[in-house]
Amino acid sequence: MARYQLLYFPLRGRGQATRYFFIDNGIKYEEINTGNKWAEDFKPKMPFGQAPLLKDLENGFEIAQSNSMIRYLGRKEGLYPDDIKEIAKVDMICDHIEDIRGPYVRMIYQNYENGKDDFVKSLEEKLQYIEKLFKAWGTDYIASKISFADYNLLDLLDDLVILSATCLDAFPTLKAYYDRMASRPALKKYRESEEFKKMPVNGNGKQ
Ligand code: 0HH
Repeated sequence: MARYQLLYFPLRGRGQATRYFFIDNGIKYEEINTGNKWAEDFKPKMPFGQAPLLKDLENGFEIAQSNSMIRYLGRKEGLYPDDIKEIAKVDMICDHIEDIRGPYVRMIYQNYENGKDDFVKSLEEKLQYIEKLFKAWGTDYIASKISFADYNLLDLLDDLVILSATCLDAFPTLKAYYDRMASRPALKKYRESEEFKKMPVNGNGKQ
């Protein structure tokens, strides 16, 4: 029986990190497609007028905001670090992800043709910060064991590699991390599925 519902559009977007979390941890969930009658049936019921929304079917609680959703899952499912330094590490990477994802989303939806090249150029600086931290921390995951934040970073790196196939070439530690995440058995199987391959990255066909 499903333990959670993910209400979102049928695209990767801001729902994919949560899907990765469920799939890698063998957690049963169901998807509700908010694309059918979004404006009439779904938008008015969303806490901030936007999807995704996570419903915890065990206690009826509803969580909006993709980063809050995945943190909730991390805490509830034991994929949230205990140590305050490790918590700070996952927090700072998640904040940095948002500093990349925000401009990515604006470029994709508002300025793809004129903004793509500058955005790709800006990645060199933004990704080298992660490379440097990962080298210094020396762990296989952001913290000493896998946490919610790793699914968020995997999804971001997917988007960036689709946008610019070579963007990780100068960052061997980050590239090895990306390969490690993508080759976790349940994720690998899912990423090879038609369900995953046919899912658009964004809602406007740009990627
Ligand atoms: N800060 C929020 C989060 O992290 C941002 C959520 C958000 O931007 O959860 N939601 C968008 C969908 S993601 C939303 O709800 C972008 C994909 C757009 C896909 C097409 C949408 C078609 C709508 C008819 N957007 C809808 C809205 O704001 O009404």
